[in-house]
Amino acid sequence: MTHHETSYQLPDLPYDFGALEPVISAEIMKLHYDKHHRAYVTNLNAALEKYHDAETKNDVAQMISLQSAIRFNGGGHINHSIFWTILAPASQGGMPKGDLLKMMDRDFGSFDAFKEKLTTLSVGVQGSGWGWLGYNKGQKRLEVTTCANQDPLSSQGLIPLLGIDVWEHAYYLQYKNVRADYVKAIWQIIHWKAVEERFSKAILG
Ligand code: MN3
Repeated sequence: MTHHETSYQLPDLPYDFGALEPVISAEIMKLHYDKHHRAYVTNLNAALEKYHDAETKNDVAQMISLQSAIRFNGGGHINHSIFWTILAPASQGGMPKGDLLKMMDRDFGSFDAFKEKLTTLSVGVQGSGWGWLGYNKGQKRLEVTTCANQDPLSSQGLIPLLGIDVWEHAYYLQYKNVRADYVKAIWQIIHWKAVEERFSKAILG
């Protein structure tokens, strides 16, 4: 199989599989990163390979039939690549500071109100999906929302700052069916410095 220069790669995980314990077990992290994320990357590259072939053959029907695989696996790759970086061991946690905190206060009332809102939305996702904090560049404001399946937040016109994966594969081995306990616990391991850096880039870029 030939590889285009644009082939996507599984990014390095910035910590050990056990680094997020006890909030997320090493077993979940290993499966989530090494099986699930890897599969999105493999399937994205395979779909793009077929897409390029279809393009050279001017086979637009085949190109259209590949779009859902590209959306799903491409979204999965984008979302998980963000997810690993906005998590960190609890010792690096805390809460946001500076301009991000100020904008949270303005747009949600307080940091706690923001947390509660994103928790409620994430727990309430029907089926598989993500809860997100995003930046609305046109209106220069923060928004919280959800995406179904692996749809990337950019499909709602927002710049992703912080995503919570609420697919069962993200928590079931540890939290069973109680998604709410997983979402409440994940706040202990949010890497606010990384979220602040994403916010700084979003408001400037
Ligand atoms: Mn996942």
